[in-house]
Amino acid sequence: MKRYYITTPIYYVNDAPHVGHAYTTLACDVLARFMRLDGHRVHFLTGTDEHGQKVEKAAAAAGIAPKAFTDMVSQNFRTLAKALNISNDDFIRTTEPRHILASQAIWRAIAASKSPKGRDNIYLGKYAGWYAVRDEAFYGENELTTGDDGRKRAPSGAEVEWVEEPSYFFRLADWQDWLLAFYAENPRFIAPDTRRNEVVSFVRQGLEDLSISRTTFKWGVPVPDAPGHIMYVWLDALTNYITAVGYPDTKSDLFTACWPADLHMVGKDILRFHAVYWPAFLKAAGVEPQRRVFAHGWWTVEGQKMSKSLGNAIEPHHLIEKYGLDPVRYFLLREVPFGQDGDFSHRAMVHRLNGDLANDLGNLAQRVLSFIQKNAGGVVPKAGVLAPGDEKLIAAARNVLPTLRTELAEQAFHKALDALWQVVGDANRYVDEQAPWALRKTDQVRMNTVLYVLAEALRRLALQIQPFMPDAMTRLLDQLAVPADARDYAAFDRTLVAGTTLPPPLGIFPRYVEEGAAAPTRAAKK
Ligand code: ME8
Repeated sequence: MKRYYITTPIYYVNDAPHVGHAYTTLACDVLARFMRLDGHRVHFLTGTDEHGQKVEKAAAAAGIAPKAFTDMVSQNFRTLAKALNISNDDFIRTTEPRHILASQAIWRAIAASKSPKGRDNIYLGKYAGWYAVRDEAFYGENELTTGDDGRKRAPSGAEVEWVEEPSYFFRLADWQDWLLAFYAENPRFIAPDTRRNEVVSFVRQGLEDLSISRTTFKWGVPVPDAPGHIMYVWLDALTNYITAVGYPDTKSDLFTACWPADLHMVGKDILRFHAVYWPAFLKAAGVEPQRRVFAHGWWTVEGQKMSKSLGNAIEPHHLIEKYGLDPVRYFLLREVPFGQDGDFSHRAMVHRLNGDLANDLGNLAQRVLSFIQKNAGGVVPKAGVLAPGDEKLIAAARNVLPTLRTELAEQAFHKALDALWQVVGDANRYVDEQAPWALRKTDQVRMNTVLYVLAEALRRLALQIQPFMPDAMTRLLDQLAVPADARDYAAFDRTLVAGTTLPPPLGIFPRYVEEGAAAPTRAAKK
């Protein structure tokens, strides 16, 4: 069986989870669920990044020791994963013993290796330069800007401070040619293409050696055999992806089955770490680099940057409570072409919920299932001879699966959903054209055929929409009496059996009614 290993970034625990974190994890969840349904053995990893100066400062501000602090706040990310119905197979915390072990092992492996120019990959020096705690990143003078307040800032807007300390360095400069050749040989390694071009031009400009140990604070993984040094939090954090599959035991079944990871999903803010440093670290340690990194875009809220200080960070729990989990899952992946930046607005959310979900899919299912219940004895109707129009709708619902495979291999969630909703549209037009309510009086055999075709189209749609909206589609498949063992794509062609009793239909997507409104708003009617 083919393996599929997918990872989210591990999130810093200093911050409460918001919709940005939910977005990345959700995108991975959809891929993990799709791949499972499509016959892969999936390993889906998420977790928390708990070391470094930023977390140490947050713990100090809370007046709690770092370990106790991270134990407490890491839980918020587990709770979020549960609330979002995330199907992760593992949740890693960088403070776990398995991870300390793996981080020290990768350090040793890199330290024992030579750069492509034949020099030691790690050497002791002194770092004197700029550091942004918020990004946990070192910046060159040429990358900084000066704000209105006269203070220097990183390109991300984070404040920087001058740091001078003894430090071990990774000989990143020697890896430039190797990286450029690697990108050229692996054109799918960085996506989307615009991001790939940015990384390639960044590397072409030349790389500087990277400081990979810190000595001015304590909260991190100790560098092996170097008292006083802790590992740079990004080397520690990136290593989580191999810790979770058993590194340093590279001969284990899990490691050999899973590594190299198929996809590291990240936001565009942390692409450089994943597409430049990580493959170089891995190659130096004698481990093959991951297969792909996808850097998605950034969410703003009602046109504004989401931030703690603006107090507008959207709490996923709040969204779920307000709109329902599956509509939120759908909205985030449908509204914005994946890879581009997006804006969260209440108006857009309600538009999608009442339009695509309540009207287009929800009504379709409700109309068909209640009609069957009332007029076809509450069982899967028996089809007569299929007309070309019937065959066409069934074929449309069947043939969208290869499109999903292609689009999801490119992480084009919006295109996958668009292809599915084209079929939802076809099915709605088919109901209107065939008018089963009129056939009831004139031709019951034909009416049953039409209802069968619609139920079969709904079955195929529900199977394929499952990764995006697992709860709602479970309810729909229940209402179609699809057996539990016939809900993956191996059973895609196991058509509905005429005569099977169907449970009473229940609406799957309640319409969103504005608070205080007596009736659905105009937007809701579409
Ligand atoms: O960077 N829009 O953790 P982090 C979209 N610990 N995505 C967003 C977002 C927004 N407004 N805000 C956050 C770290 N994200 C490191 C990662 S991995 C080895 C270590 C998402 O808590 C997006 O995926 O700052 C981004 O890359 C990630 O959260 C940053 O999470």
